[in-house]
Amino acid sequence: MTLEQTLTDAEKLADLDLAQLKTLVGLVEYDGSSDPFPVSGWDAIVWAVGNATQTSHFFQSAFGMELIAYSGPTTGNRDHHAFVLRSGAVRFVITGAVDPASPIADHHRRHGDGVVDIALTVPDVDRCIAHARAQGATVLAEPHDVSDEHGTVRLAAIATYGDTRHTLVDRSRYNGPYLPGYAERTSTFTKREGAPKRIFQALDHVVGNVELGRMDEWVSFYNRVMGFTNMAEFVGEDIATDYSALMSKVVSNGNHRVKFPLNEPAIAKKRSQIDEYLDYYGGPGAQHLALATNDILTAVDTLRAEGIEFLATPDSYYEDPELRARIGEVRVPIEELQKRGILVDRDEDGYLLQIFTKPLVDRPTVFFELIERHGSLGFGIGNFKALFEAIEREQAARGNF
Ligand code: TYF
Ligand code: FE
Repeated sequence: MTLEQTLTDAEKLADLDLAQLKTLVGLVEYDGSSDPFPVSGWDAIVWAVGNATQTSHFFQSAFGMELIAYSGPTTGNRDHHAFVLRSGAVRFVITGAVDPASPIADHHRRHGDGVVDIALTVPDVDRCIAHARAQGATVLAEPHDVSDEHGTVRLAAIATYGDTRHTLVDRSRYNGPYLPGYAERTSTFTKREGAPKRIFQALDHVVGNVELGRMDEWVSFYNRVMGFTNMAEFVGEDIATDYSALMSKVVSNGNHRVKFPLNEPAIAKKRSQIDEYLDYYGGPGAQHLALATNDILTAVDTLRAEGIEFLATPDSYYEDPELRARIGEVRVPIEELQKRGILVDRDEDGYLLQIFTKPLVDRPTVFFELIERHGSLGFGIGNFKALFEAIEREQAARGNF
């Protein structure tokens, strides 16, 4: 069986079948037998925040995520709270310091609320670490087992850009709620009358912002250390200097479940949105998480009703005859997209619908993208101009020019 055909435990839990997943996140056929660093898929996105108690409430109340597990003082963890939330196959772990000396408090002081760990499910932790070490990666945690009454998980971790890490997780011998030591927890919350239903089903990509001139080093890191390959879509110098003030390349694991666009600032007329991120985050880090949905219209309506703000798209975008001709027919009338500010892009494989939230945290750093794919394996390059202009309007509103 190829890795493309194997569902991760998180995907099985989400009742997703391969056909649905293929549409949602654009999988490709792939045989992992000769991959030096085989990756099955996403394991979890771990956040370090200033107030995990409230952030976990926010992701439940506004984003319809479900609480499934918890670690904290009542389970013997005196350092921090960790709330494990789920939406479809997506797992978020929201951590916040209890002990003032917790490393999570330091992380929060430096970066504000952000993503500390992009954890990946792998079939063989030791093989990945051996390869990563041979390629010069920084090993932050050696392969080790953690166990409880639900079984054993094998873990290790390597460093990536900034203070971000990739924990590698083999949970094939474990059937508990998240990791050994965590207690099962359920939210009464998402089951309340009128609560938002599942808004997103899977994680499509996580974007990293890195320093000026370092994008290619990080692309090469993912190529060498993790065996990731470059995808076709990129933003080069030519586009960058015109309006976007960033350069971008995308790397992906073999089965395309895990896709990492990497941005660096470009020197342009205006201050790059990437420079703004780097200044406020205090260095490189995760910029946006793209959440895959099969119903972006309902997702946007629900999130707006919960108070989530999106970047505005001007009417001129939808009235542009060139764009109208290029996008052709999509599954709903364009007016439905225009009403909500949803962007469309089409390429030779199909089309995609996408929309971006404003920053979700106090600093102008992390935000979400909602993405509904219909065959397109791209990232919406046709929308970059409209999108970057919208981001620049937000930058200006913050006084960041
Ligand atoms: O992931 C991507 O490449 C697209 C485009 O600040 C994008 O979502 C790139 C940079 C950015 C916002 C979106
Ligand atoms: Fe994106």
